[in-house]
Amino acid sequence: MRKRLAVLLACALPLVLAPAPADAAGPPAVALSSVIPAPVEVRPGGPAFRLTARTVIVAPPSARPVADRLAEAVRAATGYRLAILKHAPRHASAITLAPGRTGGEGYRLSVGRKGVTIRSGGNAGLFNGVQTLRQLLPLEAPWTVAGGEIVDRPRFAYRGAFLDLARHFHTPAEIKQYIDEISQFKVNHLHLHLSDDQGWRIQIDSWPRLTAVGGAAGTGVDGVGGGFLTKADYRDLVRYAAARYVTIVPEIDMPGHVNAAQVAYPELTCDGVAPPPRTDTAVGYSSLCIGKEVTYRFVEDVIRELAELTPGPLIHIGGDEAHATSEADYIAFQQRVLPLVSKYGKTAYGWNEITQAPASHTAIAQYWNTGTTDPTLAAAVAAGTKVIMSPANLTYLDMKYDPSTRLGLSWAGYIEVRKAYDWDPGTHLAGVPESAVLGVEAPLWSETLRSIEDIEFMAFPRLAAIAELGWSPARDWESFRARLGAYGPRWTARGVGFYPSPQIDWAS
Ligand code: TNX
Repeated sequence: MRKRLAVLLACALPLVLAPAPADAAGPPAVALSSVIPAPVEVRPGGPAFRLTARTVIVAPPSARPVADRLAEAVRAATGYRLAILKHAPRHASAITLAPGRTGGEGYRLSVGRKGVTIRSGGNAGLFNGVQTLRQLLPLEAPWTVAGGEIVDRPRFAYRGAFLDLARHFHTPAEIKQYIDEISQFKVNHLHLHLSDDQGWRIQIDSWPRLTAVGGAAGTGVDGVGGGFLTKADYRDLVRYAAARYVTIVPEIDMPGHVNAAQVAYPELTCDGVAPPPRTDTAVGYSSLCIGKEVTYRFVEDVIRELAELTPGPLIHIGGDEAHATSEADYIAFQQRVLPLVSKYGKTAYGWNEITQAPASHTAIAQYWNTGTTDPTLAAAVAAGTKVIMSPANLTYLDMKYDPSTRLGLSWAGYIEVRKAYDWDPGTHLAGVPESAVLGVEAPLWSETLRSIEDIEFMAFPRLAAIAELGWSPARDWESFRARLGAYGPRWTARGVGFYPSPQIDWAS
């Protein structure tokens, strides 16, 4: 395998992945051009840096949170516990985090003999520079980093991952593990699907049976599992994510996908009769009762409590597959609910169906259909709606890779790595120009997924492909394919059981 990769590097991609010049003693360093997602500018050259146990991290107090993440990452990779100092001692070997002119999430990373300097106008940018540096550290000593400079910034502001806690609950520990992995690819949002027909997974104090009943044991698909996030769990996740520059986006799905809420509170149905609990995977059969006032008391209470818990700007109100709601009722419902999100200081985010309602013009629509035209969405975009791209046939991480994949579904087709990578979020949809696209998100629905191992097998490597579409200015399959093959051993070293796609020459 290794030989094959070397040949590939030497012949096919000399400019992309040519190993950096060998350091005096030891193997070649990781090439600056091997990073995923591909940086905007890479200028290899100059002497390499050797990280040792005596290297120090230098950071102003304002950047201390990022320095802590860097120290953790270096310790996990090398075993060294590097000191964190405010000022560099003379002649010290140092990794320096410093203010810089590259603003926001962008950064500049320079590697020379005496150290590595990451500059950014903001901590999010410094954190992104740290993620780049992690990929430049070899997997084994000596810890040599190739000389040169990287200047980098994102193409899209929103780069999202998604977990479905409703079909099978995933624990806070598993969600944190996912955050650790996605943030290494500079993914900066995690959308949590917190309610559906099967279960309700977030504590709501004013409607306590939602979790007492909807989060009970046996509420996962096939009656397996159950559970919910308490408010304390959720706040802790928000903090954990924020420390990795990931914003949590909570979703409560409505007016469809509400069977679990109606089992707990029969007054949310039109006839007041509780439906049976459901643990099958059918969709489109439940609806809130659009004409009843209690519906809006319920929705407002839930939005208010979610908004209180969520420092991020977005609340996702679902809106997909409301096949049991008439079109007129659907629009009437959204016309009342969309303004409620603004009332609590948040921006409404919903699946593309919400664009049927005129009030969606100030909202964000998540495109999940499989085509390349959606006149309703295009009209909303013309009136101001912004879009996040999650076409199911390209970004749904719960789609099988091929017919033999043990996990996942196939209603939107099979998605091998190249298919997930080879499309352009800025031109994919007619009438949705790049200027209307906030970014991309890769949903991972959990009908067939129970464990973190299941999640990782479906997410990786495809999430890395979607992350690159969201971050990098250009797309180059052969380059991505080579960088991904070289990345595989990093997942293996962290115990991440990724799908070893036959489209990739995996290094061993
Ligand atoms: C469609 S995508 C759904 C979900 C399912 C998913 C499975 C969307 C907005 N709705 O209810 O879990 O397919 O792939």
